[in-house]
Amino acid sequence: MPNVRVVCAHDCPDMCSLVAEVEGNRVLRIQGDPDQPYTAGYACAKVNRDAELVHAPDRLKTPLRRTGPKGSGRFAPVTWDAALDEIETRWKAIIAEVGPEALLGYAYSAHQGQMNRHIVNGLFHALGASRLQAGTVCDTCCETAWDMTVGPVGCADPESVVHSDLVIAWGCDLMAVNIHFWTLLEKVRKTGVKLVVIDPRRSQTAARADWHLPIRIGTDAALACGIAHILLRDGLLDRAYIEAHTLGFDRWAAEVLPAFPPARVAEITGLAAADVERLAAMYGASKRSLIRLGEGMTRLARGGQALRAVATLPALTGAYGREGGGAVLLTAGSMEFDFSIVRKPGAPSSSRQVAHHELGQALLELRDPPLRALLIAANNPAVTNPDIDRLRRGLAREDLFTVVHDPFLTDTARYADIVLPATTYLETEDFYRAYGAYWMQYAPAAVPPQHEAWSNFRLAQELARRMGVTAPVFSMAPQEILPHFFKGASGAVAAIDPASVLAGPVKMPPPKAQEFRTPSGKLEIFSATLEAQGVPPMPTWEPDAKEQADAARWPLRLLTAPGYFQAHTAWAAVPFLRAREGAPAVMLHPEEAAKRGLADGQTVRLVNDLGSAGLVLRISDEVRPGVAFVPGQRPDAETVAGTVNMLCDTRRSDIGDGACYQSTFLDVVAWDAAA
Ligand SMILES: Nc1nc2c(c(=O)[nH]1)N[C@H]1C(S)=C(S)[C@@H](COP(=O)(O)OP(=O)(O)OC[C@H]3O[C@@H](n4cnc5c(=O)[nH]c(N)nc54)[C@H](O)[C@@H]3O)O[C@H]1N2
Ligand SMILES: Nc1nc2c(c(=O)[nH]1)N[C@H]1C(S)=C(S)[C@@H](COP(=O)(O)OP(=O)(O)OC[C@H]3O[C@@H](n4cnc5c(=O)[nH]c(N)nc54)[C@H](O)[C@@H]3O)O[C@H]1N2
Ligand code: SF4
Ligand SMILES: [Mo]
Repeated sequence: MPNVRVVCAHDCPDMCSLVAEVEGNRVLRIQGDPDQPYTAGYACAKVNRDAELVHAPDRLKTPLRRTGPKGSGRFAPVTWDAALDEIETRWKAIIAEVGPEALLGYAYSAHQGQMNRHIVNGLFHALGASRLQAGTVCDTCCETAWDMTVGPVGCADPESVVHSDLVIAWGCDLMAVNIHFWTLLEKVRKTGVKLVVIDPRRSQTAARADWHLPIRIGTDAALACGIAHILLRDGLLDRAYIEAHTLGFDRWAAEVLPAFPPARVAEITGLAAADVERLAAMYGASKRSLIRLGEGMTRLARGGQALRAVATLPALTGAYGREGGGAVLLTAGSMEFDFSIVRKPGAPSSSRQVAHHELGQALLELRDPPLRALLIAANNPAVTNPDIDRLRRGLAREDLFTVVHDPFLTDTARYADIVLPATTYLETEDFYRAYGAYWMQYAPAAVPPQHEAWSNFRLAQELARRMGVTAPVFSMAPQEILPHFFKGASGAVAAIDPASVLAGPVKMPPPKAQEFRTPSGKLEIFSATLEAQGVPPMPTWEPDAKEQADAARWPLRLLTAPGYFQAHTAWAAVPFLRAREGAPAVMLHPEEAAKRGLADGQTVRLVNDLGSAGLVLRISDEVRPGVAFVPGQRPDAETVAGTVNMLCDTRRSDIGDGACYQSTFLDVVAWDAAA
């Protein structure tokens, strides 16, 4: 049986190299590639089941055309030619009537190959359509906050953890989202290196840590400022490093840090003052401490401040300057490829932007011109976006022409006029570079497209041809595009021969010390850019007025986090993984359940001013009182009713316009008591 060397294209920082065991048109088995050291020969529990995902019986087999009301899921099969003819005719008519800005291309990250991920939005760029500000549901808050502090540059190499003397998983559940980092960390811990986890819940990572600090949601900036306060008070700072590599420390020390003595930090964070002291002492005593920053703590109203405050700490001890020290967040900024050929092909694009998480508003409220046509690919916003009721009202507009491209008939696809069957990554060819490691690789398809599925790449090229878009990328083969990524590259990747990535995994030489690419060339504790935007220019914690008002009305705060056996809805079609993840649930502390007379396993209603959803109750002291924890986002067919995101609004985070899922307040009541 031939083995095909491929790359995992799921949205995950590890970006494993894989070996697909294939027979004819079928994938029999997926395994981690033993020749890629970070993958180290194993895939995660989800991808071990990807043969079942590719060959799931409910894969879409043909294009579909709507026959019932939007949302009803009633469709009839049509040919690709008929579907594409209709799309071409409708788009051309809309462009002729009101111009290309009435079109929105809304493609996201479910395929992490650089071509398949970006070419669909590239087509809309070339058409001059309205532009998606992609990723505001995910990482734009943490990424922008990092850029404002460290600069648009990658972080420490996760594999450098072998040199660390202390590791802090700060708001990151490594067991769920970074399993290969976890494996390396386990080796390091055998040598006595300690793992501290700062997370509102006792995640699987927290349960295995040397020390878990169950911080109150949204208070990380206060804890980080408190640590800085103690480092300053106790003379634990690396003064020479601060002098050489940071901007604004003295002002921060004079104007902000005095407000964060341990007693106040304890009050804000819900941690003991003695624990804040102990953490600061540990951090101050370490030379090569590594913080694995999570994104979860940035998906709330003041998430940007949290990230800035925590990302400042490794500068205070000089850890940023030492191998094994610093912070791990996103590596991509240091892998300076030139992806413009797929991302920005051809004509200058429109400047009209739609934030990813504000699709509902855009569909209902945009004028001059209103959105008339929408293409959604590799994304299931009808479940994963916030403010789902409004979004679904937008998708239900009779005068909106919606195309959805996906391997499955998702909750989003149910609102489409035309549904197009997509391949999975194992049926595509592409170039990959990780966003959480320094590896890259080219991968062929393991098997041909299943049924009548088309890749994102093929779809974008065919639509471009039909729409008269002539940019070269739309008629090039993937292997012809590849050299362009390297030709315009800068930094360390510019020295890599594109031919080498065709042969197998290649690692870019990772940075040995943190580089700063801010306007000052230093870590900007003080950011003039933020000051000009009216954002506090130095990291600080302040209560948020809207959160306070909502907290006064609703007794619980929502905590959301990645599922262990599901990532958003990407593996919803695999029964084994659905069963392992369990029924879609909300978790309450025993005290909160008792207060409401609720029992484990009963169906409950999550409710607030915006909406409600039905889930199963799990009672556990994994979470603190005052918290309603909902792991993952699950499709309608799996929940009692709706999705948790019916309760989340579309406000924007302080930095980077990110979604604020965790600035949601609610109550949980017995299922039949409300309605
Ligand atoms: N409450 C709450 N909501 C959240 C979050 C949270 O923390 N809490 N997290 C947010 C985050 S970080 C993210 S990134 C988003 C993720 O949200 P989504 O991007 O909506 O993620 P998925 O549900 O995995 O949907 C991906 C879809 O792409 C399809 N797909 C897979 N491969 C391909 C392909 O090659 N081509 C095409 N065309 N389709 C493909 C899959 O079948 C699936 O339907 O959710 C956000 N939503
Ligand atoms: N298994 C699995 N893997 C995934 C995903 C998945 O859903 N499931 N999603 C993929 C995607 S799209 C992304 S973006 C990445 C990253 O996925 P992210 O959603 O960014 O995951 P984490 O970085 O682990 O952040 C979540 C952790 O932060 C904690 N947290 C929440 N609020 C706070 C807070 O206020 N303070 C602190 N200190 N902690 C907080 C949560 O309890 C949780 O343990 O993972 C990818 N990989
Ligand atoms: S750990 Fe991440 S990159 Fe590796 S196989 Fe699983 S989803 Fe893919
Ligand atoms: Mo994400």
